[in-house]
Amino acid sequence: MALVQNPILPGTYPDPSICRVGDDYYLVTSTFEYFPGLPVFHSRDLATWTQIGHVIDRDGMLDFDGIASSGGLYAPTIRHHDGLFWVVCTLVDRRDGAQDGGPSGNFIVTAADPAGPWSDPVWIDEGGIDPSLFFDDDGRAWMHGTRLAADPEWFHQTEVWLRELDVTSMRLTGPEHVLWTGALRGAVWAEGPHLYKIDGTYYLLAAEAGTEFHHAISVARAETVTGPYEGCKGNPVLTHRHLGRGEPVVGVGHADLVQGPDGSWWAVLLAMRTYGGYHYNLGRETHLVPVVWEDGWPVFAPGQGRVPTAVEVPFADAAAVRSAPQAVTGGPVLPGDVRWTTLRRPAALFATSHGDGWELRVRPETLTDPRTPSFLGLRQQHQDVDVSVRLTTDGLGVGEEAGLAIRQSEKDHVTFTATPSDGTVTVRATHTRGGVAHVLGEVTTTARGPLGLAIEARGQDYTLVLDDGTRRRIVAVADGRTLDTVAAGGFLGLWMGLYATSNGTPSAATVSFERVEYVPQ
Ligand code: 6LW
Repeated sequence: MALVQNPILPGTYPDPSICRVGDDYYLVTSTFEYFPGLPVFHSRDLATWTQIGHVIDRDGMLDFDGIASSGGLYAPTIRHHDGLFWVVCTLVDRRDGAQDGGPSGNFIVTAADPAGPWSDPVWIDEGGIDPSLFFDDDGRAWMHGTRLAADPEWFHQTEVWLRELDVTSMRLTGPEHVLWTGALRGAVWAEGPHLYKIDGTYYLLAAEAGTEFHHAISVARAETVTGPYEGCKGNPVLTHRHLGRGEPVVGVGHADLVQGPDGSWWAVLLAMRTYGGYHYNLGRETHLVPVVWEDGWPVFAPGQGRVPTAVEVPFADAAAVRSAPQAVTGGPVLPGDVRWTTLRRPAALFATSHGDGWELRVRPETLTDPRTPSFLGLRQQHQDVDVSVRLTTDGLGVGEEAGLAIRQSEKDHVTFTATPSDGTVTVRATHTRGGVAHVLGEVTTTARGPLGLAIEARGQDYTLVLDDGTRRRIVAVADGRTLDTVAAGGFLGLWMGLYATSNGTPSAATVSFERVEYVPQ
């Protein structure tokens, strides 16, 4: 037995979906405009998770170019059937219209090995978001998802649709059914639907009220897969909305059920940890909740009715949990680390690993462009953390800059960069808020040789520090309260990473980043 701390996946790992094959669990989460997309995690005990790859890991598998932040890959579902792994997901196309956007909507990918390679996407002729798959024991496959109700009774009422999937042609077939529109009257955004067959009864699990403060989980059941579905009288079976905004964990929803090999039941779901007021800079994180069954209905976190801060997992080993791979320890983040992500296209487009760091080619795109700037980022997974780097800016020309960045979106981010100016180097902190850039502070240095830049996050203060080899100076302190989803909108937590740009003009410059460290405090 081991006591497992929640979240089991800290940082932006929202909309978790899980399946079990024998003694192995596999889990995927949403990644929006980040690349590679849809990380695949593996565990044998629900407690210790290792990322084994990504579903979307080839340039051109999907066309993200021009898709604005918090567009892209929403809510995947992972299932296993007949020796094959299936992932269904939505590419939400939020291009600015200037792009002749590529395919978007709901797609299916399959793989024999969940670590990949995954097939190229097969597009499904059905709209909406949050697709899911259910393989019935009669061999039939059913695809389902959510979309705005065809005939809504209230604003943002959605409906869960169901249609059979011909797994040979990979096309939907037969009549369409509408199964559910949420448990409560007035419920908006009944979404994240997942169907299960348990002891001969069909169950539908769905989130509702939207993925913010009022988020909740409801459940319904039916005698046949096409319904009618009867809502649980205990709905919502889990929510934190009645606990108020002072609750350290909020926005609980978007769950997926899995049964352990010992017959126990569990749910993975998303929730946000608040700090510095009602803010959740770490985004929507994957949590684990025990489930029991009473009168043919699931009871989430029995006896607690809330997401536990720690969960007793009988078949997990305490020593293994203490050294869990996902429990990020401090230190260098080497180029091969699976945590590195870029925006929309692979790092190979502009980055080459170089010793313990990276050589970044300076692209004209900036973080305000919905494209692929020279940005290599890591999720902020801890409230208090230092991210630091040593960089050499000799190769930069006038108007070119390189350093670190804290990213929410194109419209909301902080850059902390060095740029050459008249024989010296200016190190500047800039907060782009709602698309408007504000200089937070700047210093100059005549020091030669590598510069040390660091972001020191302590609560909602992000202190930006320059160490030029002769002295350590605080250049600015950015306010994290302006960067999270509550302030800036969207669906993402913060990323912190390496950044370089020539601000719109073509450039042949490269910048060497060494000794990149992510050190939780
Ligand atoms: C996702 C929806 C949601 O499609 O947020 O958590 C959307 N709920 O189910 C994006 O993550």
